[in-house]
Amino acid sequence: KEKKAIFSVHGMTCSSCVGIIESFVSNVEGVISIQVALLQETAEVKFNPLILSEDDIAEQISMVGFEAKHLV
Ligand code: 9UX
Repeated sequence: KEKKAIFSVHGMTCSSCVGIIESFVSNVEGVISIQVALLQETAEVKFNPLILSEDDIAEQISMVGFEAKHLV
């Protein structure tokens, strides 16, 4: 079953940062969708919890250079 999680994402300084994160993370195995909000500094991710965890997703966001923490 699909799960949804919200992350804080810090370090985004222009709108292209959103695209960088969304295109990278949406291609990660187990991620169904990601929507990043620049002004709110958050990301909402739908994913398959059998394939990856919230912490795995935060780690993947960090891979492209942004500090991410699982909030809810
Ligand atoms: Mo804009 Mo973001 O020049 O990584 S794309 S700051």
